[in-house]
Amino acid sequence: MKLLRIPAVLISIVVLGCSSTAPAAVGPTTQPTDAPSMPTATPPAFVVVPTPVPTSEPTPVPTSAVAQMPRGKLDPAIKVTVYNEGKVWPGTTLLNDNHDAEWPRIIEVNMLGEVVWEYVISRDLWEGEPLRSMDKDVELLANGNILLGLPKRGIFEIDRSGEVVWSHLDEKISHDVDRLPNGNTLYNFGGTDTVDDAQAKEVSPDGEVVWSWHAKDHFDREPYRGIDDLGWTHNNAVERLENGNTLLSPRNFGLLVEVDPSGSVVRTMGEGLLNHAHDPELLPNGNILVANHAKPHAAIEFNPDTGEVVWQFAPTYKKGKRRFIEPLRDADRLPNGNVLITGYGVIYEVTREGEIVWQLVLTDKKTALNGWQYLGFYKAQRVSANIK
Ligand SMILES: [Ca+2]
Ligand SMILES: [Ca+2]
Ligand SMILES: [Ca+2]
Repeated sequence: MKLLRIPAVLISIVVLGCSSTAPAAVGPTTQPTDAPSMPTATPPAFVVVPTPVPTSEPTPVPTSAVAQMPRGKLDPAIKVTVYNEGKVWPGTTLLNDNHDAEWPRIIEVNMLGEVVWEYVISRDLWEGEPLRSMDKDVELLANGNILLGLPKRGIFEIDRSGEVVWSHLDEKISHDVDRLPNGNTLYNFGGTDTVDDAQAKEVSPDGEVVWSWHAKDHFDREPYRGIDDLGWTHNNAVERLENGNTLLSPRNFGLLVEVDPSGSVVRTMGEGLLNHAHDPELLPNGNILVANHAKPHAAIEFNPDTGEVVWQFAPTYKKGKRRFIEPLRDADRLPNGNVLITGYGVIYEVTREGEIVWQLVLTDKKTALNGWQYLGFYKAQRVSANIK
């Protein structure tokens, strides 16, 4: 997901990220997920591969953001356990919190972990009981509303009071919805897709499907034919690129695919590297940032032409805690080069050097782990502080 609010005035110049002098490897140490207090300096605990060429000029960090932070209420179900004020990209974080599967919610938290906005997803949107599935999507729109994708149900735009101001019902939806600059909405289907389904559709504000893409037109052949792992492709992301093409993530195929507006495959990427990839984004330098379910799970930046991994962050965990970290399902590059990474019960902000500078954890492990094991966090979006 992209950042929507850009700081009006950047107050100080603190250059972070994109270092060409990053260490080749750091650690190993254990990385606590429930440290007792914050801010906490957490030792690096991951493998870092340096980026050989700086990608782009990092955007300076507005350090006055903290004083202007919106305030909310602490919530016993979540806690910020790491907060390095001088190194984060400040703002709020918008996420779907599924830990209570009966009452899944969308929350926006500040850097202290205070909930500044909460929306418990109305059961009316499901016409009854909520679907016990984590693959909801949420994004903040330019008009301040929230776009919500509910699997097997549809897309809902709600205002901050929770009123539905627009919707598009479609049972064939999962994982990802994106509002496009032209006002249309691009959405994904792959939760339980069959060979006859469209894996991506674009719908206009008046509900007309104006574009769709069928994997069967290109991949109904060996070695893809007959795959069945929670669907044929289990496509889990759609992204409209600046060149008008669309990036898709057919998870079960172990690759990413870019298609042009006619639907033709322009290129495939990540073969041999990707394992259940989630939420890819194309970076300005042409590389791809994606959450990858290798062993261990990692957020990786790779060169799509060569397959070379140029950066990665693979969180470590104490014995028996893996289930609380993995799977990683989202990795967003922030303007200062940091990366926001969403795991099952923890969200990290890490620097280019691999230092964890912000960490949000689920404290309510009992509720989370009593449910289906994959009902934790799913994706998160950092909303930049609007510095005056
Ligand atoms: Ca989305
Ligand atoms: Ca997307
Ligand atoms: Ca993302």
